[in-house]
Parts: sequence; structure tokens; C-alpha cells
Amino acid sequence: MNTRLHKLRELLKENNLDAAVITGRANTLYFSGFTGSTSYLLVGMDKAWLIVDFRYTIQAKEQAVKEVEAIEYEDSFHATINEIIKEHGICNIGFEGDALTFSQYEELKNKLTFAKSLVSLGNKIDRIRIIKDADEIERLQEAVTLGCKVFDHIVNFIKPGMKETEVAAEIEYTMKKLGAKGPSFETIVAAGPRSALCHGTASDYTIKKGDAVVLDFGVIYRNYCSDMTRTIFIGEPDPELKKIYEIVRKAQEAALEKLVPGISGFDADKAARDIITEAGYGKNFGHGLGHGVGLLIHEDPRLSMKSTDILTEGMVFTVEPGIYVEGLGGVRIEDMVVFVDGKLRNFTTSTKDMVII
Ligand SMILES: [Mn+2]
Repeated sequence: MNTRLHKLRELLKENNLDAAVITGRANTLYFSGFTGSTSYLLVGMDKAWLIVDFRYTIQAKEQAVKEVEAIEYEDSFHATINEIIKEHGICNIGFEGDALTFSQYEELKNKLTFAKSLVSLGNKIDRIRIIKDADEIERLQEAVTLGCKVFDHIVNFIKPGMKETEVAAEIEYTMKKLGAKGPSFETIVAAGPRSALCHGTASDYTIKKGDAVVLDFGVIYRNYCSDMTRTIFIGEPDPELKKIYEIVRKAQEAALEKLVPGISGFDADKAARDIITEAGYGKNFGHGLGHGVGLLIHEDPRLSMKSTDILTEGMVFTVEPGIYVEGLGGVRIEDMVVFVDGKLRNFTTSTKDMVII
């Protein structure tokens, strides 16, 4: 039995639907195996069809899992889907409310004339991906290990006088040389006062002695994303930055210690946040503790003050507290972890000892 399609069909049953139409790339890959950029995946209760255009016919036939029939559309995607739903008596169709644009929705509504209803499933289809299977966990571990190798190389590469963009280029070149498809998000190299920007993507700022440098990057390897952050210092930093580094490290360790299957995303966040707040930097930790990672860089579950998620076996997520002080700089430390065999496994092996170059 195909577990992934089974879970999707259970969701359809719960929602009194006969089929789902999927266009989001991560969901398409997850349920069909297809990595192309355009397709419609129609999953009925007994059959599933991956509909592609001429460009992807060969690739779709090669990649589609055996439970999914790859077909090239005739006149258009919509005409072909409409024919299939007519032939198979499919009436009520769910779609990814979080993925479809308004225009795409209107087009489905107008052109699938044999459908009785089109129902948004919001992010419920994405949520099926929240629990990773053994193969996914292995791929995620490999992606993180590759990222750690990149970090270890960068520690020896980075020197005062380099621009952030030069360091980012070396990060991305190295990951590709090691077999990654590319970065899983825009590489963050944020030095000096820019390290206080949580998402300080590399700029033409020249790295100077005394700077903190936040290196936050990820790779895509065998379709899966990695995510890690380390903060290093170029020469002896301001004493406050060193103090902040130790607080962030302690906060991250506290969260890692608290993490057992069954903990809430709220409590995990609180474990780190309490340490930072007690140290007087509560207002300087303005983001959540972490997020799920998989085929996409940001997935559920969420670890934050607003999270309603319970963290369970098979979930892969980041643990990334940070403190950001305008004008001075910032520190963030991020690992990627999983609950497996009833306990926490940390994928990330790069050192968290203070690195001063
Ligand atoms: Mn992250």
C-alpha cells in the first residue's frame, strides 16, 4: 500500500470529497515523485493521474510512482481533468487553498464543468507531510551533513576584508561541489551591525575585525532541504556580544534538553525564551524558536509563542534562538533535529563553541 496516497485519501473521506487536485510543487513531488515545474495531479479514491504538457511527458512517465498514471494533456490541463472526472464520476474535489491563486481557482471553477463542488483544504494536504518517514529522515540527515561540511570549510575561508557576498558565493559554490542542487533559501551572511538583521542576506558590506558574522544557510540535496546557523567572530568582539553568544547558546541547550516527543511547540519555544528573558534580552528575541523542514525550507510544525502544534515522532524541525541588538550586532545558533525512536536526534554536528578567527 502507498502510505502517502492512503493518508491523502483518508483526508478526502473526512471531508466528503471524491478527489483532490494538486498543483503545489512540494505536494506533487511528495505524492507522485514528479519533480517538474508544471503539472496537475488528480488523486481519486482508487486512481491517480499526473497530467503534464509535452515538455514533461517522458520525465513524468519515468518519475511517477506506480500508483500514479502519467498522461500528457490533449487540449488543455482543464479539458483533460474534466474528461477524467466525468468518466470516473468524480463530483466533489478538494484543492490546496494555500497554493492556488485566485485566478487559478476561478479557472478550475469555470472549466471543470463536471465537478459539483470545489472545496479548499487550506494547508491540510501540506500537513500530511509533517511526519517524515525513514527515507525522508535519511535524506534530511544527508542534507544537514553536507551543510555542516560547508560550514567547516567557511570557517577556514572567511577573512577580514572580504565582502559578505564573497563569503555567500563560496558557501553556494562549495555546497554544489559537494553535490547539492543549490541553496534551500537565499544565503544569509550578515556581519557587524548587519548581524542584528534576522534575515540579513549577503550584501557588499566588508567584514571587519571585531564583527560578529551570522552564517545562516541551507542546501537542497536529493530534494530535501537543510537549514543551519552559526555565528562566528572575526577577531576579539565587544564583550557584550560574547555575553550574548553564551546566553543564546545556553537558551538553545535548554530547549534541546526539554525536547521530548509530546512537548508542545509553545513549551519548546518557552524553554529557550525564558533563559533569554531572564538575561534581560526578551525583547531582542523577536521570532519563534523554530520551524519544520522537509521538501520545503519552512514547513509545519511551528515552535513559537503562537504555536498550537504538538511535536511528535517523525517530525523534523529547527531550534534557533537569537538575540539582536541594533547597532551592536546579533547572534543566532540553529540546529536541525528529529524525534526518532522516542527521542531527540540532532542532525547538526558543527561546533557551537565560540569561534574567534
Ligand atoms: Mn531556520
